Parts: sequence; structure tokens; C-alpha cells
Amino acid sequence: MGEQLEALNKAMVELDLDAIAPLVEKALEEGEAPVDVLGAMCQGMSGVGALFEKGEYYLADLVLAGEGMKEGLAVLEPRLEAGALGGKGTVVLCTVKGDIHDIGKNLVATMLSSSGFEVVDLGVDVPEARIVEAVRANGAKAVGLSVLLTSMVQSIADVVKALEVAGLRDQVKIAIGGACTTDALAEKMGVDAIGRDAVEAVRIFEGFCG
Ligand code: B12
Repeated sequence: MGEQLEALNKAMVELDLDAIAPLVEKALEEGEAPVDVLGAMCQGMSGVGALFEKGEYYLADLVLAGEGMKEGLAVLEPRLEAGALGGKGTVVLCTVKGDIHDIGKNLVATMLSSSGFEVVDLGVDVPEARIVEAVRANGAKAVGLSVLLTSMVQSIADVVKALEVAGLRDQVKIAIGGACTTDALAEKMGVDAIGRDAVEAVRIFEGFCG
């Protein structure tokens, strides 16, 4: 990661909101790709989530970090759209049934659409029938499921099963991500990949749709 991107990541983690937009400008001026700038911000956001988990940050800090993302995105978005014309394929994305966490999913959505994917974002707490419907209606090649609650992992298996029953499982690849996901869980649930952050999500879906 370049010097400006390191600084941007640090400003996100330290909630130095005034520094974010100028650092985004600077990184772009120095020739960093918009999608890498967004990647640095996403990684910073994940750092904030980790500090919250350790008890070092409070909920208000997460809200501040969200504001920081908005400030950075205001500078970045016009540039990102220019790169988003690739038509890399359609991804149906959501947070699974029973789970309402959406910060990470939203970052994944932003990264994917900025990288040239069509993203059909179904939101949070989404039952498997709606996912099947969206895959069919949009001719999606891939599904991304965000899962943060251990108590809701069964929802992943429900999606896999529903796609099988609908005769669509062979046409779509499925990736999972979020706090409670592991390689072992991915294997157990019969999905195709697990992504640890929004940058890895882009790599995975490029592999799926390429
Ligand atoms: C913020 C937060 C909340 C917020 C959510 C706000 C929102 N709009 O999302 C609020 C306060 C509402 C909340 C509620 C709850 N929460 Co909560 N929450 C968190 C916290 C601290 C951070 C999550 C976050 O946003 N991180 C920052 C983002 C950027 O990171 P991320 O989500 O990991 O996403 C990245 C990657 O995982 C990946 N990714 C994510 N999704 C996907 C999908 C794909 C396809 C791919 C490839 C990649 C990918 O890319 C993302 C971007 O880099 C986590 C702690 C943690 N370690 O995750 C607990 C955590 C997830 N919550 C937890 C719990 C228990 C709850 C509650 C049940 C609490 C309660 N008793 O009410 C409720 C659940 C309500 C529900 N039904 O869903 C537990 C879950 C424990 C478990 N293993 O089951 C955690 C782990 C905290 C803990 N250690 O106890 N929570």
C-alpha cells in the first residue's frame, strides 16, 4: 500500500474525519487507482469494527467512521463511476435471514459496483426465496451473502438448498463473508468461497464471473 493510502487507512481507523477527503484527493493526484483508494478506506473501516469489538471504540465511533466513509466517497464517487462501465456481470448481494448487519455488505456493494459489477442489493434479513427470485430475474452469475451472527449460519444452507431446488445452483457461484464466517463453515455449507474484506470480495467475484 502506498504512503497516501497508508495515511488514509490510518485516518479512518483514528477517526480523523477532517483528514479523509484531502487524503483521498492527494492519493488520486498521485495516481492511485480509485478502486484502491476505496479499498484503503474499507480496510480502515474494518479496523474500526475490530476496535469496537475490543471495547476500545463505542457505537458513536462506528457512526463517525460511517461519516468518514461518506466524506471520502463524496470525492471518490465521480471517479469511480468512470471505471464502472466494465459490465463484469451481475451479483445478487444481501445479508442473510435473521441478520441485520449491513456496514460490511454495503462496503462490498460499493467496491463491486465500483469495479464494474452490476450489484442487486437486496438489503438485510433476506429470506432465501427472494434471493432465488432475484437470481432468476437478473440472470445473476453470483450470490454474495453477508453473515455476522453465528446463530444465523443455517440461513446460508437454506439459500444453497433453495437454489438447488430451483435448478439454479449450477449457474451461480456463492461467496460468504462477515465476522462469523470461516473456511470450515464455507465448506460445511457447500458455498464456493469466503471473503475476508471488500477487496478480496472483488477478486472472488472476478473469478466467478470472468
Ligand atoms: C456494528 C455492529 C452492530 C450494529 C450493526 C449496524 C449495521 N447497520 O450494520 C448493531 C448495533 C445494530 C449490531 C446489532 C447486533 N449485533 Co453486532 N456487531 C457489530 C460489529 C461491532 C461490527 C460489524 C461491522 O460493521 N464491522 C465493520 C465492517 C466493515 O466489517 P465486516 O462486517 O466484517 O465486513 C467486511 C468483511 O467481513 C467482508 N464481508 C462482509 N460481508 C461480506 C459478504 C461477502 C459475500 C464477502 C465476499 C465479504 C464480506 O467485507 C467487509 C468489508 O471489508 C460486530 C463485530 C465484528 N467483529 O464484526 C458485532 C457482532 C457481529 N454483533 C454481534 C451481536 C451478537 C449482535 C446482536 C445480536 C446484539 C444484540 N444482543 O442485540 C445484534 C444483532 C441484530 C441482528 N438480528 O442482526 C456479535 C455476533 C456474535 C456471533 N458470533 O454471533 C458480534 C461479532 C460482536 C461480538 N463480538 O459479540 N451490531
